[in-house]
Amino acid sequence: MTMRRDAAQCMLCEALCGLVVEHDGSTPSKIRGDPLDPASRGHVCPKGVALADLQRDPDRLRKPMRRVGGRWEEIGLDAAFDLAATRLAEIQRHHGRDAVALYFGNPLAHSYSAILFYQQLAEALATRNRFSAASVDTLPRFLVSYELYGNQVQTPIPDLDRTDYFLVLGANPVVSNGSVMTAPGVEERLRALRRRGGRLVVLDPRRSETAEIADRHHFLRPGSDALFLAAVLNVLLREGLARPGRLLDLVEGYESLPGLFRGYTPERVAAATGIAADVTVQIARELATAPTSICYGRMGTSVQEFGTLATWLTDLVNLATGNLDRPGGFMFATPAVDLPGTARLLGLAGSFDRFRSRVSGRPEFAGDLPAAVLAEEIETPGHGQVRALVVSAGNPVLSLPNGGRLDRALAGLDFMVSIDTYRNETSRHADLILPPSFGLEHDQYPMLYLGFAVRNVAHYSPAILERPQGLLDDWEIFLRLAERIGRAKGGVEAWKGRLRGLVGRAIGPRRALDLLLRTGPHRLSLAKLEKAPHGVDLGPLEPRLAALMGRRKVRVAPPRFVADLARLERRLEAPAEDLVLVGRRTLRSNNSWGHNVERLVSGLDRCILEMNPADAALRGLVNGRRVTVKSRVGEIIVPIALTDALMPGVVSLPHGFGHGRPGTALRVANAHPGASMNDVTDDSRVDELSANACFSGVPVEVTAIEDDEPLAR
Ligand SMILES: Nc1nc2c(c(=O)[nH]1)N[C@H]1C(S)=C(S)[C@@H](COP(=O)(O)OP(=O)(O)OC[C@H]3O[C@@H](n4cnc5c(=O)[nH]c(N)nc54)[C@H](O)[C@@H]3O)O[C@H]1N2
Ligand SMILES: Nc1nc2c(c(=O)[nH]1)N[C@H]1C(S)=C(S)[C@@H](COP(=O)(O)OP(=O)(O)OC[C@H]3O[C@@H](n4cnc5c(=O)[nH]c(N)nc54)[C@H](O)[C@@H]3O)O[C@H]1N2
Ligand code: SF4
Ligand SMILES: [Mo]
Repeated sequence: MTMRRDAAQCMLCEALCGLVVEHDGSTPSKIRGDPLDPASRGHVCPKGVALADLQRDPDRLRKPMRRVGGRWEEIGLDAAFDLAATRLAEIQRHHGRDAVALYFGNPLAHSYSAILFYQQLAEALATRNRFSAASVDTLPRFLVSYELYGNQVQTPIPDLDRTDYFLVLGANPVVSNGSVMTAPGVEERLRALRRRGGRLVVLDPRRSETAEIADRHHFLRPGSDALFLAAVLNVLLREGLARPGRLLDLVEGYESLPGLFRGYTPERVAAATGIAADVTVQIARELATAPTSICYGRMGTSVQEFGTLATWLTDLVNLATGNLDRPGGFMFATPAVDLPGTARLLGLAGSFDRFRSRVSGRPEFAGDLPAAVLAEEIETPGHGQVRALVVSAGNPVLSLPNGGRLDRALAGLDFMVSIDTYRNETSRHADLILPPSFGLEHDQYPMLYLGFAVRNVAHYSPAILERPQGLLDDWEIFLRLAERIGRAKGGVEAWKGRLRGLVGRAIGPRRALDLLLRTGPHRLSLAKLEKAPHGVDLGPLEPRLAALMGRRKVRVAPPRFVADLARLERRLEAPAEDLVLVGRRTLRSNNSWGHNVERLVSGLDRCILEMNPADAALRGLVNGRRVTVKSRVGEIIVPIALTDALMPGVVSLPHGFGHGRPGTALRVANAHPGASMNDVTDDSRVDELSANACFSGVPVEVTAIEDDEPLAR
């Protein structure tokens, strides 16, 4: 076959790098960065290159599989849909709608067609037990956006390329390539910031790879960001450095801030944060006096006890310094598809606490319950108990807190479907696995992440590889499943299902996207984007808060957030734990599913616990040996590396490992299993306000394994 070369874009992380793919129509032979992509300008990371291997991975499922006892056998597509629909409808008939749960995993957030059509499946099942990876990730960000700006996806983005001062709390973009900040080649952008005389300051309990290229790094105790930011606000307000200027006309409740933060002096929070009072004062002054500045937080400020407060306070700091919605500050993108408008159209603009989870009473957000309660909802008998589960593009056994508990709970389900490319730690429990087309086999328009881009861009990539015979795209699977579930339920539901199918197929994702582009702020169309395979630059971010808000005001001090300050106050009195665990990412990992290709796992073991030498000395631990990490919920064994990059009292471990479980079909990953961090994270620890998972600051004990040999590697 002749070789072809096509432009595409990477869907593995939020950076959305442009790719040049050499392929023969069905198999890619080589992938490199696309120098003509206006946003990524040739940047690519090892994962983007390895997409070729993922695409042709022999372990990838290419036929629907059914589990019969302990054996897996192929099943035809039609029979698979029938089986799924009949069993799900039957379980809902006998046990009520909520007996079926749904889980929506991270990769789907990259797919516009999956986002647009998932709603069909959700409506066909109409269960309250809807979960997604958002509640182990960005839920506080979405909740803050909803409460302040009235829409969960109306989210400020760092105007990275024009800022003079970038304060980063709990994010490691040099490794993660950026999150809720689409900025391909972010390391180069950070270096450029410093070259033009700007400053990069990082607050993190680990001297991260981002901290290594920063002007300054300060250790901050896990979970104390809200206290630190409250003290920054305290300084800004008390020293007359708060100058929101024109923003005052757009907000309500600003006058309440001095009273709320009067008590949080830098001196008072210093012991809890680990940041000396004069450093806090200095950072506050720098944020206020730099020509432009940004205060930005991500995973570290989100997946912790005060995730919502910390995220809220980052917005307040940017508001107080006048940098919200200003060039060089924290701005709202103008993507080609109007995200807030589309979210409203899909009924996904946000809602909070309309109902609660059955067992521990955790609040709904935007129709989803927090994923930390999934296991208890499966385990706890009674009306509404979850007896069946549909997982789409997720691996909750490795990605949810106390994944070990979920692993055991899944074995007790009456029925489970996984829509996934692999038989992994989660889908091994399924009765049926429906594999979708993958990656370059379907078109891409990363609608959500383009709304988080540091410069406005639009990029549509058609499918460039033929999809393996018989495989459907995720959106088609959702639609077909929705239709069949309707049919299996009968009566009105059957008619609704047919209508859904007819309308859904008639419109289809491409036509829907075209419409969204045409009605969007740049009046583009799919045809225009198809003529620009490398993507279209739509210019720098522009102030638009006034236009976005219309007649509404930004609610600076939502009552629920204010009320949660009482909990923060108690944190000041709480005794410090001896040792707490935090997470990190490694360059060649991709949550739980980057480990099945040789080029991403070869070389040194990466599932290693990092610890400060002083903590090791106290416990008699030796570099390179294996140790036991024990928490309230479980224990794991991992090798230890001693490094002063870790703050004393804190240990760090990457997540997404813990392969090698029976019944999985992951040859490469299983040969490099590592241990799952989430076998020790605790599902009872959540941000009490949003119920987002709390991976940071888990109290642990680390002990030596007697007579352990040093590791050969
Ligand atoms: N290579 C790679 N890239 C990825 C991914 C991957 O798995 N691998 N995953 C992607 C996904 S899904 C996401 S959401 C993004 C996330 O991207 P980022 O938000 O950049 O997340 P992390 O790299 O986990 O960095 C979190 C940092 O927070 C620090 N931290 C932990 N607890 C606290 C705390 O309480 N306070 C503060 N201030 N810091 C704390 C950690 O030490 C770590 O340095 O990355 C994406 N990119
Ligand atoms: N301890 C700890 N836990 C964490 C985190 C942490 O920092 N620390 N990070 C959290 C974060 S930020 C996230 S986003 C979550 C991720 O959590 P999840 O979304 O639950 O899990 P992933 O590891 O992303 O697994 C994605 C699954 O989708 C499959 N897949 C890949 N592409 C496709 C596709 O196109 N279609 C379909 N149908 N399937 C596909 C993969 O095979 C894999 O099984 O993990 C969270 N868990
Ligand atoms: S940085 Fe992200 S988008 Fe770019 S090549 Fe790597 S994984 Fe893909
Ligand atoms: Mo994530």
